Amino acid sequence: MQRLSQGSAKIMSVLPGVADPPFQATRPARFARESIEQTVTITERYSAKDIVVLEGLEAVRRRPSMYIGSTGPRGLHHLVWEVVDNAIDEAMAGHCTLIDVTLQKDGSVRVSDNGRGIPVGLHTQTRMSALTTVLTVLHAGGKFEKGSYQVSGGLHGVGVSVVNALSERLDAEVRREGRIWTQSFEKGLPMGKVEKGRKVARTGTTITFLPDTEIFRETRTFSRATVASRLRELAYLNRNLRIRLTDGRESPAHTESFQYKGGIRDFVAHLNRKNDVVNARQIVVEDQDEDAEMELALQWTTGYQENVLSFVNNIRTAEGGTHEEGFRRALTKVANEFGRAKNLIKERESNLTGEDAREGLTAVLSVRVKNPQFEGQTKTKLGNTEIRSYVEKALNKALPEWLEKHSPEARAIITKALGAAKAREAARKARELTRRKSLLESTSLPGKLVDCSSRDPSESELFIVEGNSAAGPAKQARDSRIQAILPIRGKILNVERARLGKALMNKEVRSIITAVGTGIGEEFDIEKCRYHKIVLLTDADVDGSHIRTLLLTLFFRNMRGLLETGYIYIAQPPLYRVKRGAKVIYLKNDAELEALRQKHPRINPTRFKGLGEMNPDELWDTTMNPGTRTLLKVQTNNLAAVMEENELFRTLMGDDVPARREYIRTHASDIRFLDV
Ligand code: 0RA
Repeated sequence: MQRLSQGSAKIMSVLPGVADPPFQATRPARFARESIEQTVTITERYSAKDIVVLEGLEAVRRRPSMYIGSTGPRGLHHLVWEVVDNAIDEAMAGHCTLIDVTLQKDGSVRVSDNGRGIPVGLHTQTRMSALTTVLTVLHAGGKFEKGSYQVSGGLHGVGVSVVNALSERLDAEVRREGRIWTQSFEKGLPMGKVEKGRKVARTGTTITFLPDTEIFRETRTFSRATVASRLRELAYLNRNLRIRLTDGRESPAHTESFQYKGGIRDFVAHLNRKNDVVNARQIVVEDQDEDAEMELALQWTTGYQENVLSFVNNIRTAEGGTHEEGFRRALTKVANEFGRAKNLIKERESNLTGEDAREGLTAVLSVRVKNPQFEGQTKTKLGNTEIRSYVEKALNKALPEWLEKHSPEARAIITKALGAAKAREAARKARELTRRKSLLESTSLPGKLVDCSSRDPSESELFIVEGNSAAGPAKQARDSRIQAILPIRGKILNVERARLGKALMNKEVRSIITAVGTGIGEEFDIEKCRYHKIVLLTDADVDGSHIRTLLLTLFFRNMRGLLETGYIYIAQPPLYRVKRGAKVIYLKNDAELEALRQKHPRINPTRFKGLGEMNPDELWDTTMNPGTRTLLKVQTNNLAAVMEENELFRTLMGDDVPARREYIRTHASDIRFLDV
C-alpha cells in the first residue's frame, strides 16, 4: 500500500508558525493556558473556540494513568509505543526507512529513526525551540490537519511530552539541517537549551528515556518478548520498513531485525506457518480512496478456528468495529454469490452463514482512516460508519475478481465453507438433543460439582480439579462456604482441533460450561458467571500442564470474557516436601529445590507425584487457603501478547503434533508466558 502523507500532524497543529520553513501548520493554533509555567509562555490571546485542552506536564505526573492507562507493566511499555509511533508516523509519511530500538543496561530505552528529525527552529508562539515544544507541551488530540492518518487510537497518540514527563531523564538528539542538536530533560523539564553540535549529513531523531521510579513503582523492567512482538507487528503492517530491536541488557547484546517485503501477506503466512492451508495463493486486496485506505490478506487453513486480526492506523482493533463488519458482510455475500453462480451451492441448499465462510480463516485487515473514532470498553473498536461501506464496497468488487481469476483456490474455499455448513447443521441437531436432556441449562448443575454455599459470585471460587484422587482431598480441605470443587477426568477434548459442536458433545466440557454459568460463544454473558475466581488445579507435571492448556484453550476460544475480565487463575501446588526436624517446607519447582540444596546439601525431599498424594491439610495450607496460597492470574489483555498467544495456542493445539509435544516438554513447568 502506498503510504499517504501523514506527517506529524498532531504535533504540527500545536506548533503553528515555527520559523522552520517546511514546518507549517494549516490550521489555527489551539492552546490552553496551563502548560508548565517554567518553560512555556503563551504570548497571544486565543478565542475560546480555538482552545483545546493542553495540560501541563505536572498534570501528567499527577495522574499518569489518564495518559498511559496504568503505571504497571502495560503503562511502562506504553512509553516505548509512544516514541515508536512517532517514528512510524515519519515512515508512513515516506521519510523514514529504519527504526532502531535498544533496551539498555541502565534501564533506559533508546529509539532512533532516520526520519526528517524533529524541527529545531524557533516556535513563535511558545518562544522556544520547536524541539523543546514537542517535548514539553502536552496536546490533547482533537481535530487536526486534514489529509493525515494520525495515530490517535485508545491511549496511543498522547505525545512524546508524556513520555518526557514520566521519565527521570530524557535525551533528545536530532539530526537536521546538517547538524546534530541535543537537549536533555529531567521529569519533563529542560536541563538547558538546545545545543548545536557537529556537522552531520543525514537526518533523524534519537530519543533516550529512563522511566521515573517515582511513577513506575511496580516495575521498570521492559519485556523483550512484548516489545519484539509489537515491533514485529508494526513491521508487518508497514511493508519494507526495517525495525531493529537490540537487548543490550544481555552480553553479548541480542539483536533481532524485522523487515517484510510482503507486508500483511507475510503476516498471514507467518500466522499459518504451522497449518495446512486451503488456498496456497493468498487473497490480497489493496484499495485506497480519498479518505481511507485498506489492505486485506486472506488464507484458509484446513482447521476450524477463525483468526481475524484487524488494525486501524497500525493499532490492533481487538473489539473489531465497522471495518470488520464491512469485511464480513462482503465475504459472506461474495461467497454465496460465487458459490451459486458456479453451482457449488445447490439450489435446494441454504445459504452459507458468515461463520461457515470464515471457518479456518486467517485474515489480516489493515485500514488507515483519517479521523478514527475508537469506541468500546478498551477503545479498540472502530466506530466510523463510513468505513463499513467503504470496505464492503471495495471488497464486493475485488473479491469476485480474484475468485474468477483463481478458480482452483476459489472452489477449494467454497467447498471448505460447505463442509462447515454441514457440520453446523449436524451440531445443531446434536445440540437440540442435549438441550432436551437440559444438560446445558443453568438450572441443572453438573452432578459432579460440589458447590459452595455462598451465592455471591464475587466471593465464590471454583476449583477445577484434575482427576478423582485429587478431588477427594480438595473436597475435604475446602472452605465450603466460598469454595466449590469440580472434578474433571483425564484429558478434556481439544477444542482447538474440534468444531464447537463436537466440543459441546464432550461431557467434561459441558460440565465446566454449566458450572461456570456464563454460556459460550455469542450467548456468553459475564454477568451470569457464578464464580469470580475460577482456579485451575492440576498436577505439576507434563500431563497437568497439558490439561491446563486444554482448559485455557477452551476459555480462550469460547469464553474469552473470563480471561479478559481476569477471572481465571492457576493454582500453584508444590512439587516437593522437605522435612527438617519439626519444620516442613514445600517447594514449587526444581529451581527452589536446588536453591535449598545449596544451603542444606543433606535434605531428603519427597516428590509429590500428584495432587492426590497430598493430605487435605497440606493441600489447604499450600494451595487453597486464601491467606497463604499463591495464585497466578491469567489474562489476555495485552494486545501484542494476544497475538503471540494465538500462535502459542496454535503451536500447542494445531495440527503439528511433534511441535506440540516438543513445546509441552520444554515448557511443562513454565507458565509465565500466560501471565501478561
Ligand atoms: C514534528 C514535526 C515533524 C516531525 C516530527 C515532529 C518528528 C517527531 C519524532 C519523534 C520521533 N521521531 C520523530 N521524527 C519526527 C515534521 C518535520 C518536517 O516537516 O520536516
